[in-house]
Amino acid sequence: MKVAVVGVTGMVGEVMLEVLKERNFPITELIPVASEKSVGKSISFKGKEFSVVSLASAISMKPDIALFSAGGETSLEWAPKFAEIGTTVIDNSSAWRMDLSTKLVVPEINANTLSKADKIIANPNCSTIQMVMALAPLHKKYKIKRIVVSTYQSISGTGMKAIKQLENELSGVKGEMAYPYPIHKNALPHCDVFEDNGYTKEEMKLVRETQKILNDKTISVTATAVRIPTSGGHSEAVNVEFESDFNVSEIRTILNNTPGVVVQDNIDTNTYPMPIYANGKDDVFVGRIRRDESQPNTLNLWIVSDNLRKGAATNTIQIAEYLVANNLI
Ligand code: 2RA
Repeated sequence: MKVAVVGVTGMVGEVMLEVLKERNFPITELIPVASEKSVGKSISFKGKEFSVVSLASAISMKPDIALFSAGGETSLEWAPKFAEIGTTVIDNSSAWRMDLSTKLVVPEINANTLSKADKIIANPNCSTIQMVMALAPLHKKYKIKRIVVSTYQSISGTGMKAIKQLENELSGVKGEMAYPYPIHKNALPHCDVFEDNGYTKEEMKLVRETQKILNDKTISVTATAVRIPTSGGHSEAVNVEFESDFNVSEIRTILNNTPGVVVQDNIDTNTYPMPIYANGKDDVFVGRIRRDESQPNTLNLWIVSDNLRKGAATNTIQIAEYLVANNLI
């Protein structure tokens, strides 16, 4: 497979190279792609050096697959151009996620909806992926009525500028700010920009993408997305109301038997998921599983996952693996 990684010098792009190598994805040729300012830079992959090329050059090299993590504007302009020459694009930006003809895929949930005709496939937002990974099997069994989610998102979701701001704050250096306020010793209820309804784009992604991936517009979702100074891994406190009652031990069994989900849940031994331990792993970790005693048919969960791996790079490459395994490329 001739594989282009578009946005190869970014945080997700770098993790994509790591995951492609770890999972031994069948690459015959790697095409590292970045903006003009990075063209010619050397990147290493599997012990070999590669020179970063421009988007136009990458198109002329006719990749079989293009893994994008280069922002919405680049995806809107260039994904169709790659698709036109027969390349299958898997895009990490939000540009195509809500497009009616574009599939929004978490392989463990809805990869079976993919076909050869899908030339632009959207990778969901990191905070959506980890939530639906845990909720999809429960929805199947108990039918979700409403989700209330509060996220505690790592600064790594914003990118290098945010990580630099935290480093500067810790070392007392004045520098460029990724946020309007300090992030050290702080929590910012402000991930992405505000929409007219008072929610941020990040919060509305959780609403809209969850309904699309679970293919059920009757599910009510409300979200509060908060940025916290952790270096890796998003955490989420999820309160989910079902149409029918449930049994907590059955919930644990269902989650334990869900590929890609790991239950870490024992209050006697202080066992619960934490981002510092989820960092660098591909699983979605679930704990603090308990009935919400304030209303019927409602459950509380704590969900943690590495936002750069299962939340972005690994999910993207799992989609590519599914396409290859099912001869859809
Ligand atoms: C964030 N999910 O965490 C968004 C984009 N990566 O900022």
